[in-house]
Amino acid sequence: MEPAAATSARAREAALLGALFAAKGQHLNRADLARVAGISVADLESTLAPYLQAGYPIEFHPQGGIGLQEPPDIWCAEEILGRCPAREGLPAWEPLLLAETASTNDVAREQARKGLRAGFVVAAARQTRGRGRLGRSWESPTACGLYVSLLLRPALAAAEAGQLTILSSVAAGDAVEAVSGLRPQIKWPNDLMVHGRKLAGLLIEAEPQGRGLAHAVVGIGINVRHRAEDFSDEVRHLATSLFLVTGQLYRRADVLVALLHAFEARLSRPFAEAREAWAASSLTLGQQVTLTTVRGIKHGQALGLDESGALLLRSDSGEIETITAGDMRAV
Ligand code: BT5
Repeated sequence: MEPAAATSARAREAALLGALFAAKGQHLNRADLARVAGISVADLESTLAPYLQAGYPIEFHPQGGIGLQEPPDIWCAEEILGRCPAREGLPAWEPLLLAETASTNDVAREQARKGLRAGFVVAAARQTRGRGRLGRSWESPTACGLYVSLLLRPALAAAEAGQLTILSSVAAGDAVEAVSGLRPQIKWPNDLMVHGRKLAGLLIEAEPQGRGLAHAVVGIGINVRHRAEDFSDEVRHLATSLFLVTGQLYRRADVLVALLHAFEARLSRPFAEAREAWAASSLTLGQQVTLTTVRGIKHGQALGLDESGALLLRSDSGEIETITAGDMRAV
């Protein structure tokens, strides 16, 4: 194990939790664990005590090591930080976990405008005004889903912002697969579907600056623990959750960690790979579709994506159009 450059109390505690999670229930030697966090063996128990109290099942073997059993659905920023340590060339994640907020996208946008760096991640246990696109709402009941926004500052031209939608939907699909084994299908532009129902949605809000982007807020809602009655009557027949599909109650923190790892992997690879993965999971590619766009309703065959991440549609007259935003329905 590498000795971490754990400077603040938060970083030291994150390093401890990170090591305990990585050990997957195995007990770790106290001297090794203390070294990881840059603290003395004598301080280990008192440093971990608040996490034990918060509900992390940490076991202190009197003569031996320290281990962590599978925790309940609780989270803390130190857990996320410890399990998603900074990687070279990628934004260092800076998690903020809230009990409640109106919309995590609003929190991230506010921080972005104040100049916060890429890597800020805000998640909430509940949103009171979770947003979808075009003024639609995103149902965000307490502790059922992962409601999270990532602040990125991608080196993309404003015209390429669509790439971020593609990359993010693929990353969200990767995270769902890593946690549950399910590979959702992607419905252009921003829905993750399982068995024809919506499991997750993305709301990407990029702020242009000159020809580039000042920042982009990637908002992701993934239905994790919802039972049917957690959805409203309007949404219940359209939506699903990981619990409803698999019967398993996953930890929201595990989904968040998988999501950040998926973003790390996708952001460090060429966009063409994300585009291929997108095509492989696309629900609508090659199909006849109807699109509602700001320029009216369009019919045609969904052909694929261009370099910028926009959808290529072959209209009935044979003409190929590039569509950057809209709602799609298969016909
Ligand atoms: C979306 O919009 O799918 C984008 C959802 C993004 C939500 C995240 S949560 C974190 C961040 N903070 C926010 O405030 N938002 C983001 P759209 O394609 O417009 O779909 C919205 C439609 O999906 C609604 O009109 C409903 O029909 C349906 N819907 C609402 N809540 C849902 C849910 N929890 N699961 C599945 N479908 C839902």
